[in-house]
Amino acid sequence: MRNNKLIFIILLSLSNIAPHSAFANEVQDITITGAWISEAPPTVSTLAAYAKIMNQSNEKKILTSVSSPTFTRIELHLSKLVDGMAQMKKQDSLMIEAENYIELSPGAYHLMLFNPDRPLKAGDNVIIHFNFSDGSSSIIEAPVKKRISDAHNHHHH
Ligand SMILES: [Cu+2]
Repeated sequence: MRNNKLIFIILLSLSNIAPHSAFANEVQDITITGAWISEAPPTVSTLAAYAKIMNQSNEKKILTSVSSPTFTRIELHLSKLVDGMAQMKKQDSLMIEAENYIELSPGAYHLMLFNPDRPLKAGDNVIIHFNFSDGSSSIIEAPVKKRISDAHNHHHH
């Protein structure tokens, strides 16, 4: 009897630790961090964006679309080296396993953002919606940043 009561109290406390979301319609199971858009010359109409998508829930999540009021279209791409040549392929969706994460990064998964409604430069912020197959969305603000040249990504400290 005494044990049951103790367990009940522990469960009550645990339910209070659940994180609270700033957005009412945001998925609490999903956290998106480190999002950024790579700055490009104003003549370029296609930009790339990166982020880390974490799935804290105990079931897989499927990212089915990404959208932004700033761009006409956003596609999910996967970059691969094919015979030494960088190629990228559009992906219809992206699965994030339970309690796992996927990192969108240069040379791997990334977002392609088409036709910005204004010239974007480093320091600007853009709203991006990540939409999942369960009907939920995560809305984040991604800063535009200067791209660090690939040559300096490694072995420089
Ligand atoms: Cu691409």
